[in-house]
Amino acid sequence: MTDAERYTYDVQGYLLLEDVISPSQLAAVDAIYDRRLADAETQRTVDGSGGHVMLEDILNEESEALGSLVAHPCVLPYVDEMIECPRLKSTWASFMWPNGGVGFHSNHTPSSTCNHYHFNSRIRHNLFQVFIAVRDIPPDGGALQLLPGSHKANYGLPEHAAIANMLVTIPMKAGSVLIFSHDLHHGSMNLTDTMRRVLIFTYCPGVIANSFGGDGLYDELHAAAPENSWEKYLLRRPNGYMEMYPYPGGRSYSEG
Ligand SMILES: O=C(O)CCC(=O)C(=O)O
Repeated sequence: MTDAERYTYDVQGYLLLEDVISPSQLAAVDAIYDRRLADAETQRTVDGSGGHVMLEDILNEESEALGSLVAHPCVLPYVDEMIECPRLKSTWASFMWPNGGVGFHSNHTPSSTCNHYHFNSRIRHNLFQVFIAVRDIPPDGGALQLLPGSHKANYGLPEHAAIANMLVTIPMKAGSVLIFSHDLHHGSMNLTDTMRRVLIFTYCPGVIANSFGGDGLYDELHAAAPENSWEKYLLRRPNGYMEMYPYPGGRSYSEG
């Protein structure tokens, strides 16, 4: 990360990275959305999910197309620098139909000490979101709305009307990636007549357990990944502060 990126990320809680996913990789990811549309429709009906469905654990289900995104070279430096002993936690394919949306939320409270973005000589995350635009996202097409700086607010969130004029909307080009702290207050709404296609990877510190699938969620992919690779490290099991696989970054973590 550059100093300017560190400063910007720390102050606003997000960064937009342009031209990250190559056209061929993007085409392979986009094809997943065509192939899995019927599954998303079924989930939508079963859940009564309204206009938004997230196919959970999409990495295991579509590992051929998505495997190279686990340690993408344009995203990895941010994951490595801003998360303590990072690990991949969750992956989703998000389908957002017209009039679908995600209500505003975040992990942040001013008082929870275990569940927050913080700074301790360097930026630290609990949940770090990698939000990948599979197709262009216009401002009214489900673009994420963020409240910059809210990841480290010291007061409780007031009612939405009081902060609505502080929100920023982040339209994205296909292949760009928005990285943000899940402590940042955020939500979205698709007011166009086109489905939004977004892929979400969540990274966390190695101490945090999976919320889906148990500790062995990525065991097969971990076993198949090359020795000493970042893929293998990021796909290891959680186990407190006892590392399950050597850190591949070429320095001990504590050296910073
Ligand atoms: O899909 C969206 O618009 C919201 C995503 C979200 O809430 C998240 O990544 O935590």
